[in-house]
Amino acid sequence: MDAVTTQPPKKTNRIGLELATYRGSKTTLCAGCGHNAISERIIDAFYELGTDPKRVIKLSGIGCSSKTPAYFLGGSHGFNAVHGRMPSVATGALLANSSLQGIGVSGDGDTGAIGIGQFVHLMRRNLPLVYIIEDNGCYGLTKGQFSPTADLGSKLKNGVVNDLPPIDTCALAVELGATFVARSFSGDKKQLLAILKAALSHRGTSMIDVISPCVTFNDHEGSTKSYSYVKEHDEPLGEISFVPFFEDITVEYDPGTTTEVKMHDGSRLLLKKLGNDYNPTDKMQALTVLHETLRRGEFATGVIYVEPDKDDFITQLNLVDTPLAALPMDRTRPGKAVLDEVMESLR
Ligand SMILES: Cc1ncc(C[n+]2csc(CCOP(=O)(O)OP(=O)(O)O)c2C)c(N)n1
Ligand code: SF4
Ligand SMILES: [Mg+2]
Repeated sequence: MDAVTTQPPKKTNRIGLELATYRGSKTTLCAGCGHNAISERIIDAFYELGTDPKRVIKLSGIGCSSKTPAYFLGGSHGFNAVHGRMPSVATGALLANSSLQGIGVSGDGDTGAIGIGQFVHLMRRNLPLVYIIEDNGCYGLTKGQFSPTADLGSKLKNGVVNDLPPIDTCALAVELGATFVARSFSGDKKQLLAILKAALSHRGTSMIDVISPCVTFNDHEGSTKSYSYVKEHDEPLGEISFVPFFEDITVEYDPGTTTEVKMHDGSRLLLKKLGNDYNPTDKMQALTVLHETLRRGEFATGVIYVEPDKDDFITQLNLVDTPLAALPMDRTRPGKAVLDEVMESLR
């Protein structure tokens, strides 16, 4: 008789899915591109949170960064929009179906140049969407020209020096009213994963600027978005831990050493202080730290600002609980009597 070999059970998450279910197609980006590492962390975050991929919509614009939704959550909904126009497509999709969880991936060019107008209005609305900027300071897809997040004095490979000041997307987002603003580095697995999980648990717009080196066009001496420059100039605001609502973990810490932020779904974001006394719910402190680090040529990383209880756009609009996409026709458009009444009122 053949020996019976028993396979060890496959590891699954709290909804019984394997990590592989959260993957997408094989990446076509350059080996070593920071954007690939971000896709990996997005896969880990959704797996660890136990989100049903069928309840997720992935959105993007145009660029190497905007190609990445093809490389994670292969079973989710997706829409690759026009350059810089992802925010309006995301707004339409999430208003039509508020039961979906939205994740948008953009680039520093897609957001900071052609899409800046759409970005500005997205930040002030608090649409429930995780909005990631994969920030390499250049237009990777079109061969590495400076983007609006390139730092003053940063050098292209051919020696051309950037003589314009950068747009700090985090400062802009805080100023405009975004309710979760973070900055991280594609090479910092632990910090980025904790930030992503917190962002996905936030009710409102979560804007995450992830410095993500372009190994082909912007990873040389003189670039301020290279792996070596970012590693040397990273100024973490605190050590981040995330406790999801479904894990009943008691965390011991000395009073005064850790700030705890309760997220809307009951998850907890713990920020252990690193010498500095940073409070991520203080908007003025957030803006000060961003201005000061930019002036020193450094990157403040971590959760920069969080406002967990502000109404999101769906609540502000007072939408019915049933997603609009699931409403029967007679509840989505006014009947003849109502239209007659409107016409009469305009006479
Ligand atoms: C309307 C329009 N204008 C210009 C372009 C050319 N274009 C494609 S991607 C891109 C910039 C991409 O930069 P970024 O968003 O930073 O993405 P990365 O490739 O660096 O990840 C540009 C200018 C385009 N596709 N469509
Ligand atoms: S060109 Fe740059 S941004 Fe695009 S895939 Fe290659 S390394 Fe990444
Ligand atoms: Mg770019």
